[in-house]
Amino acid sequence: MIKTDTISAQNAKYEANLRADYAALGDKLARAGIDIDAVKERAKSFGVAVPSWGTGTGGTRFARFPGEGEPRHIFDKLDDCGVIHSLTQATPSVSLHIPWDKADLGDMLAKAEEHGLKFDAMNSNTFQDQPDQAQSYKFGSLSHNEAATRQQAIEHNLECIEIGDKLGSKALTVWIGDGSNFPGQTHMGRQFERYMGSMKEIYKGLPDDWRIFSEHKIYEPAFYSTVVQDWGTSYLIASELGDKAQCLVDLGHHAPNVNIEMIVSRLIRQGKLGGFHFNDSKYGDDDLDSGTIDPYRLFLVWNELVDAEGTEGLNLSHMIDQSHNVTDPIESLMISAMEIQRAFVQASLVDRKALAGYQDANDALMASATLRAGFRTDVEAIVAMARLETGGAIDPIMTYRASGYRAQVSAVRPKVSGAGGGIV
Ligand SMILES: [Mn+2]
Repeated sequence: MIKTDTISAQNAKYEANLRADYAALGDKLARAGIDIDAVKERAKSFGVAVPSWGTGTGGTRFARFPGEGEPRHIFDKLDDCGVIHSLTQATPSVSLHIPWDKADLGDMLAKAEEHGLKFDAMNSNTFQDQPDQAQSYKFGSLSHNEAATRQQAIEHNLECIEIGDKLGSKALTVWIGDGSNFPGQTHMGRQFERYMGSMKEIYKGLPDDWRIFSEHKIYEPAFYSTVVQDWGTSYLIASELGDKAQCLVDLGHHAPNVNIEMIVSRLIRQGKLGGFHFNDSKYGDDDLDSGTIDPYRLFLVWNELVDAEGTEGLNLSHMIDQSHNVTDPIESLMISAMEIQRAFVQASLVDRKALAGYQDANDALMASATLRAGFRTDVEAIVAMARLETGGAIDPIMTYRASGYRAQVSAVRPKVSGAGGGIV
């Protein structure tokens, strides 16, 4: 844990400058009719879930280079998540992966409570084989051509719901690696029918107040065809399953240059947007830190989400889904949470009445400029002040480094070498 004294001592170094910056920005926003304190309260209301698997060092299909003091199990992961939340005050929940995070549920609840954390959506795993399982997922899971394999995958998902229910989670995210590597390898129609049959069995096991999220991905690990490849298929799945089924959009799971904010808009209209996996990418599903490659795209997605606030039934689960290969995962997750929060705050500054006016008048230039004005505003003082007032750090990265947390945990967590691929 990061000591309160450490946070206070670090904050003392930055507080005077922050107050000056906040006052200056407050004056500027006031001239545009915006109350900075109201925006700050919105920043405080923000929360994004940390993926438990993101606290360990990731890897590629080429290699995994272990980091110092990596978490050994879910309790170490929850400790790391506690550090991230205590410094950023922006990550009040954790998204679990089963079976990676399987442990005594009472102990997990106690550890989460110690850090003031809740459990967000559960994630099932039928994209790799576990040592004790009877059937292999080499040729698929929920869409496998053998009933016994499908049944095993269905039961695994039902177990995830059972575990999540005891932990206070309210949703299950299903992402499968099923597909094919060669034209002709599978019958795409029959494969999809088998998938739907399996999903219907899982849907029957959902408690009344739960949701199931269908997460699409264009390719990988299957490289010719993927069973749930795009938002159209995901929407079709969620529609056929029923009201408790919605779509989850992972920012890295589309073809290059796809207009993701437009997908967001469409799914919201249909009442089928359930959640997000935030990350960033340059080429494919790169799982890079949020906001590091295309911060404007992140802003444009948030613009749709802020625009849709108040839509009846809109209830979104925001999660980070990244792989940290060359950085300290705690630092990457803190920076990412803050970048996502920043985009949310910037989108909140957009003058929507003026924007609608320019849209109605077909004034493309002023409409675009009005939208961009939010993105161009440096809101650092707002998010930093929100952190300061909620007990977090003005500068989470420098405070984390000053705390010596990584060195402390490295002393008790042995380095785990990995020659093979890690989490991708
Ligand atoms: Mn994802």
